[in-house]
Amino acid sequence: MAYATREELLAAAQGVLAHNWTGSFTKPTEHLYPHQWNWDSGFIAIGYGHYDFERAVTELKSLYRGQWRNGMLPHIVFREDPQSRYFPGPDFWETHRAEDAPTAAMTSGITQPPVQGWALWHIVRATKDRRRAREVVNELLPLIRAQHEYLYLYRDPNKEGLVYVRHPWESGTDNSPAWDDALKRFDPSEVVLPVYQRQDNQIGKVNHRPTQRDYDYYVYLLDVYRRYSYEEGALESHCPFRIQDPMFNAILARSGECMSELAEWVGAPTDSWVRQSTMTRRALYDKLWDPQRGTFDAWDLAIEQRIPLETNSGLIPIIAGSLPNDEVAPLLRRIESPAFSGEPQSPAFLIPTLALNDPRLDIEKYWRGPVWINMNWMLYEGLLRYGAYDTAARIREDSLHLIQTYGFQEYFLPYQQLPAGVAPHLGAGKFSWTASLCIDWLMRSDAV
Ligand code: 2M8
Repeated sequence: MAYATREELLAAAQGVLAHNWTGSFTKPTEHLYPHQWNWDSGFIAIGYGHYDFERAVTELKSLYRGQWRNGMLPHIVFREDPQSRYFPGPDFWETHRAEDAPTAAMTSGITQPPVQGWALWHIVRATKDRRRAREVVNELLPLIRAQHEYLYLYRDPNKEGLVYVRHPWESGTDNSPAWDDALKRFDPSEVVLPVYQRQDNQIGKVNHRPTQRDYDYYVYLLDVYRRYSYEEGALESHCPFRIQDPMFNAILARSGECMSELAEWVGAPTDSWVRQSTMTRRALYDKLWDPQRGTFDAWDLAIEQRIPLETNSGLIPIIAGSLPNDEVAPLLRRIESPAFSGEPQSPAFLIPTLALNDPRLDIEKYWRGPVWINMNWMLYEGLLRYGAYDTAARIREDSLHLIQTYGFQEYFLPYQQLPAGVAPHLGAGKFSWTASLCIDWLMRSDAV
């Protein structure tokens, strides 16, 4: 056990956030990710919300410094750091080519799952200072509105309430097997790739990180954006990767729902929030739900096809209430089934990134098998929403057990018995969202 008691665990979690705090935002982790990441910051703010409201607010506000004029909230806001070895850095993104990029901040040119409305709702709920909370909501509301407007305006070409991601990095689940087929359609020998030097596999372990071919594809897409100066109309026609991801859309719907409550609370208009989040919640069910398999699938807009695959992203839409109460049973059965809970002789911690019986499972590799704390936390919230308290409690207990035993890792092995020859520590250590969501589980008043 890395930490003997839950009290020690809580103190250590706050210590991780203090360690990664830069003065205006919190790095996801020290060496591998030395800048500010979009959805990381949302999750991080939720932890701070329990003991330092102002720091939570600063975390969110500092992210919006990077917001583009068209509303897009970039996936990375870079900070000046001569020590940083992160690739791709601002010079590679060349966002100065984009008309809408901010001049006061250096950013990437893509976005990430829009958790901020949901995070704001959590931090507002956790503070006693209602006057200050109201002030913060009034300040952030127009920025979050612009962020959602951007997504519905530019990423929902069919106006069906489902927005698409245009890069695996936008999904947050970078090398998920859900993107494999799109990646297979790309032939690196047919394009001229810019010269580039990866840093991630020198800082992190090679067998935990995406493959070289994955990175070639990531860089290829980035080069497409640069060539079209990030112009939305051009990217709509020229970006080969356009996928409607169930998790990204569920987060959008949940954030929209949270913002409608906050807007009502401060006396601001609620119509657009309600209309958009309802549309997305319903579209998830109508287009992406598969009742037979008990999961939501992604949809590839480039070839107009469902991507049938069992990932934990496919379970996340319960956060937005996308299933009628009497139709949630198949999804709950799926979580309890050997696919996600393991066999009696090889039990798993909830919840692996990919079904354990999928041939593409790789228990050490990034988004292709390990347990991630932010995914567990979202699923926990969804399970509470449906009153599935036993499974929710299992997810919380598994997560806290993993962190207490192995520390604040970026991700964890899914099997309860360590397979021979596999080291237990995966990804980076002292990882911020692992710490902040651990804090939420330890401090929230409605924990089960
Ligand atoms: C990972 O992604 C970045 C690119 O955005 C990377 O590998 O360099 C993902 O796990 C992503 O979801 C996360 O936001 C980011 C920072 O923690 O790291």
